[in-house]
Amino acid sequence: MGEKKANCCSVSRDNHKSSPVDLKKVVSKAIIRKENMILIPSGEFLMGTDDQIGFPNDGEGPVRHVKVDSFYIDTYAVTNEQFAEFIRDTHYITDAERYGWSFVFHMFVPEGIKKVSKQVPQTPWWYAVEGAYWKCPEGEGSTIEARLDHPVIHISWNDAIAYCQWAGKRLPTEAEWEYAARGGLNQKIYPWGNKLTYKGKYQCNIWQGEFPIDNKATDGYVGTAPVNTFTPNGYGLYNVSGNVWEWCRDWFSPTHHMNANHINPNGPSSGTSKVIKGGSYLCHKSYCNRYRVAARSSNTIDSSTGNMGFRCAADE
Ligand SMILES: [Cu+2]
Repeated sequence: MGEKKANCCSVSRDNHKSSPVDLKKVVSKAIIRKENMILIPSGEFLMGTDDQIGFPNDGEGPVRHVKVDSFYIDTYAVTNEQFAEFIRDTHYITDAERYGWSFVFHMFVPEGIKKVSKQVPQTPWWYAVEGAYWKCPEGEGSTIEARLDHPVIHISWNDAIAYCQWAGKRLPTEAEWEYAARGGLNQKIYPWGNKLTYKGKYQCNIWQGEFPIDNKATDGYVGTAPVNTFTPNGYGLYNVSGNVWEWCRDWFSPTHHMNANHINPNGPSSGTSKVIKGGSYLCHKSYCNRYRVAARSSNTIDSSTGNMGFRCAADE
């Protein structure tokens, strides 16, 4: 794990043993449903940031003019309920199930399970919990019953694209994601403007208090929040900032965009990890100020954690 990974947000599997997902086995539904999707008009925007509060090593800058064709994007992150429908239909097995474990944040790991779970040395707030997957987010005995309208978590990039294929959709490119997340605003820090709170109220689900031990939950949530929490951005998208990281289609590179085409960019042709955007309920300014709309991180395609989910896009 390099320095880039030593943040609150992303933690990766180090033993890659799963074979690539066989997408031929995932049959697409006949009807592509565009309900709860928003048509984002084609246009040009300023992508990235040169702001010093950012993480230059993540490749947030330089700011560049990017053109994007119109596309649809989900209003909300994919929920547990939606993912359950996909599983009922396809009997798809997620990466977390194939490995038999997934990464869970320490505060959600029961003491008994902590004793028998591996901690991640550089980021000891992450435990590799046996039996943790989307349906049992904290391992054996946990359920999503009270969280059907929360974003599905413990979803790898492989899992996300399998869902997309079933739904007749696709993942957004990073440029599409950021264009949609900015909600029509120009170079603002957050999807709603430059101030984190509005009239003292939080606009997103992130960490308050001292990371990683004391989450004051001033925003109302310690873990995930329902996907329709808080005010949507100018395009009507909910929770693009905070709550869960969202997978994008592109391979990650901190430098590729510096010399790339800026019309419908879709990232490098290969790589070792995929872009994630938006930050999560674990992000905190002191530690990992990645809930800004220009922020970016990445993870390997078979990694899954309790703070990574996704939303789908589709061609117009
Ligand atoms: Cu973070």
